[in-house]
Amino acid sequence: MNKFKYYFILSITTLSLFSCSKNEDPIPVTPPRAYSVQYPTDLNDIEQYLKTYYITVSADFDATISKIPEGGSQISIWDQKIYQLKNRIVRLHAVDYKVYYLVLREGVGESPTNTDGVLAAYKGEYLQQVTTAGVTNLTATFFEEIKFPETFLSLNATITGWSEIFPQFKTGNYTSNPDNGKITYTDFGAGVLFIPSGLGYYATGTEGIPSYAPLVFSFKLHEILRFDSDGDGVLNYLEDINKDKYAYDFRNTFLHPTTPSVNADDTDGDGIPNYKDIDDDGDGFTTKAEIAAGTDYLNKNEHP
Ligand SMILES: [Ca+2]
Ligand SMILES: [Ca+2]
Ligand SMILES: [Ca+2]
Ligand SMILES: [Ca+2]
Repeated sequence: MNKFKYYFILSITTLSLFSCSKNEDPIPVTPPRAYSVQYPTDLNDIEQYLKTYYITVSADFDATISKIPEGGSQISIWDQKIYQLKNRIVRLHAVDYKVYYLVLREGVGESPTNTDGVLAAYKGEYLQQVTTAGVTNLTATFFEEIKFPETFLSLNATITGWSEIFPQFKTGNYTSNPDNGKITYTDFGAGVLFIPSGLGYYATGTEGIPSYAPLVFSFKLHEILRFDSDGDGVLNYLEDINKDKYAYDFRNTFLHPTTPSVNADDTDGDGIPNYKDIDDDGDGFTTKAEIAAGTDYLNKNEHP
């Protein structure tokens, strides 16, 4: 009897909850900030970080980044001359993002394209302006470290800050210890990425990362994995026709509000880049069939 009563009350409550949300004004949801509004703030935070923090790097390329203490003689990342501080302009959401990255070592092996997978050790921090007792300070907060990565991350599926900068680095060499199977990596690419929030988790944030937080990742690129996104037997990096290590799908008008007049990686110009196009030359015969027949799949005058 008591149980029945409980269910009865529960169902009434549920009903009234539903009717409340129906009749009352919806809870106001703040729309995400415009990317063009947020970006200058992020750039400012990142440049302030570069100018007020310094880096030390261990023999095995573990990077430690700390704030220069008051009166400290450490040289900022911005001013130091040991490592090259580079940047890459990434045009997305109609914003020209400047993505800074520090080259600790370029690597000697192969570079991924932005559509490949990477096996990378990394450590991540997010930046935030924190006001305490009327004083605002830029803070860097640790959120994750993977020292011994076991899974490849698809650059296509992870944050854009990663997919845009990892192709600038190379893998190295590795040796496997026959006794315990332990792999040792040498000469790998290592660097630090400074990512505006628009190329990170932006308004939603993610577990442990607040919204609109620029991200800093130090990383070591151990291995890459070549993908074949359209399953035609031609790996993505071989479908990067102009060999710039980047291929884009401009059909996504949220990411790309303006499409370039020519996409070098779209042979038939149908808007589908070759790495996703099962018929690269648009002759009605699939690339797979053309390869099987020994014809040139990039030449529409030649097909099975
Ligand atoms: Ca392919
Ligand atoms: Ca390309
Ligand atoms: Ca195409
Ligand atoms: Ca074809």
